[in-house]
Amino acid sequence: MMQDLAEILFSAEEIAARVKELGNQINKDYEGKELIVVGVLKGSLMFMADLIREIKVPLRYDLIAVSSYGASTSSSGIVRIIKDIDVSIQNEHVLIIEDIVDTGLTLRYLITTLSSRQPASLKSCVLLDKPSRRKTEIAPDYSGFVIPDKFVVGYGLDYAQRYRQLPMIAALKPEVYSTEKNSGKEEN
Ligand code: PRP
Ligand code: 7HP
Repeated sequence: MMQDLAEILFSAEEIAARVKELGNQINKDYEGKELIVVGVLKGSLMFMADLIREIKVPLRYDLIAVSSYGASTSSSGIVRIIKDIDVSIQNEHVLIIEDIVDTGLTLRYLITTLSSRQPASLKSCVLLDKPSRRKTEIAPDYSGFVIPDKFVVGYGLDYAQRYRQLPMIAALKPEVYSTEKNSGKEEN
């Protein structure tokens, strides 16, 4: 597995330190409020698990799973919900947790869909932001690290469902994915 990595971008320690900072910021911003945290499966699993343990305001969490229609998604923006959240978010303060915002189409879809349910507020927190790949103008409210246009894995992020268990975030060697047609964005 390690031989497939080109470079480590963020060590487990660097991630933990940044997650703590994000938690502190969220604690300040939501002081006196309650939160519903919505984690986006599957990539956000580790980030969400670590981040919510830094959040001191009362919260409930739920999970949503979305799927893109294979390669066409990056151009069409077609996203669908595979597993919806169970809780009502009407009049609640909602924070979407994502591992990465790349083209922005997934986050755009989530914001459009969840905001139609009339939450009191809706914000997004992403660990990684790849602004150079954007296909829609969208900026997360909280962002851990801005990264260049490299395909990254680890800490929940996958290529073909693998590498998620790595404790660090690393760029994958281009030769590992360049022969595949989808650059790791396969249909779920
Ligand atoms: C990844 C990631 C985001 C999305 C970001 O999900 O977790 O949800 O892609 O890409 P975008 O900004 O171009 O829409 P993926 O479909 O790989 O599913 P996963 O979380 O199960 O790995
Ligand atoms: C999705 C995704 N998944 C893993 N690594 C990346 O760099 C990615 N961009 N978009």
